[in-house]
Amino acid sequence: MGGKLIVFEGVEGGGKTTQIERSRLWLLSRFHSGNIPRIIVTREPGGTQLGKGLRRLLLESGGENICDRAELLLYAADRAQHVENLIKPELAKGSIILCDRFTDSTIAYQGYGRGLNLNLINQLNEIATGGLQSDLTLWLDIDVEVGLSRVKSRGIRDRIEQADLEFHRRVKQGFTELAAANRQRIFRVDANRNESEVTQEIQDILTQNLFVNC
Ligand code: Z5A
Repeated sequence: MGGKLIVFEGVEGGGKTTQIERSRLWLLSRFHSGNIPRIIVTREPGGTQLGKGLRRLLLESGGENICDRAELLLYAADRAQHVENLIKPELAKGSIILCDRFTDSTIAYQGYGRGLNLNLINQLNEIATGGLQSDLTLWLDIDVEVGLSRVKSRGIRDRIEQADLEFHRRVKQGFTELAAANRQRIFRVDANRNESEVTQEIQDILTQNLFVNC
């Protein structure tokens, strides 16, 4: 089996981090008897050394206000480095990559959320990825209020989590439209349910669409 890029997307608090770890463990157990591919967990922003620095700049509150276009370009720089230095080499080795956010986040947050031009964002995504797309994207779809209340209970909120409710609703609308336009690649998972129910649906989707013969 060749390498696979599996992306987890959605608004804050949808359970991406939780479900990536559950998927990692499930994949390890699923492949236990055969040839075990490497399973890589990564995220955007912050999947490389350069990306870790960019993540701090992007998410820390305070200091100079980052304008929308600068924000867009920083996410694109993070992605270009991530694709070149981690994602492409790992795919070439046959690894399964579980990635927390990818190109659709930029369309949803900077496009629908901030209102930047979608054609420009698509072009930047193309430049950053060299045309690489996920093999499958799991959109953990949660009510914005429920997601934000889950992350609020963590305490300190980052710069984007602090944005107003309308912003997060526009982001959700972005994911909704992306999923409708990319039915072969983006699979919606109702993330309002408990962790185990969400995990079960993710495993069903992966089994039916990606690991059919594994
Ligand atoms: N961003 C962007 O604007 N443009 C881009 O191109 C990219 C990103 C790539 C990254 O932040 C930020 O960057 C993000 C978008 C922006 N905006 N913000 N903020 P991040 O990586 O730090 O945060 P995140 O991606 O939004 O993830 P998160 O807030 O950590 O949430 P999560 O990973 O989806 O959820 P979780 O950590 O697994 O769960 C959150 C809490 O809920 C936790 O306490 C869990 O125990 C709990 N949980 C999880 N599942 C459940 C269920 N099913 N029931 C009840 N409770 C649950």
